Amino acid sequence: MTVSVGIIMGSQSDWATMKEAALILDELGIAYEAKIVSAHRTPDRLWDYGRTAAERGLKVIIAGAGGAAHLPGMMASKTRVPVIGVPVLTKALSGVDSLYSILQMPKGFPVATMAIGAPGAANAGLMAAGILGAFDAGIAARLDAWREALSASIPEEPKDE
Ligand code: RP5
Repeated sequence: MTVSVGIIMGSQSDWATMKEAALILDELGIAYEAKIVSAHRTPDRLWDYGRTAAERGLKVIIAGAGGAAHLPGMMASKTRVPVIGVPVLTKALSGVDSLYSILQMPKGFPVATMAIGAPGAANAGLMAAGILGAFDAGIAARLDAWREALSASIPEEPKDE
């Protein structure tokens, strides 16, 4: 299966969050790779990844980072492949630092920014599936089924817990 999604993150410590995106892609049968690529600690790795992303066949990049979260924006500056940004929850500022770092891109280099933390990572996987599904009927059908199953799992009435 061709790898069409790249999941990148600034640190090993981000994997617990970014794994949520990977789990969604697993459920939907979408091939991905997962790499540690840090804007600050491994800038040459970041540059090489962005320079070769399109020619390697990546269609979407999911990039997660926390704190001074420059990875998604720097990646968007280096490749035309759409970048979905995931702000990782931080202890000091509850991920608001990550969110603002990723969200406020200048005109010309967009990053599709998700919610802070694990829900944002899961939604990044679903967003990637939606993008790929526009060109792949199989992915579109599996995403539709996933969404229908989620809706069907929601009870109509609350109960005491
Ligand atoms: C960022 O710094 C990473 O994305 C991570 O969220 C944060 C902390 O990294 P570690 O100190 O845990 O490696 O670059």
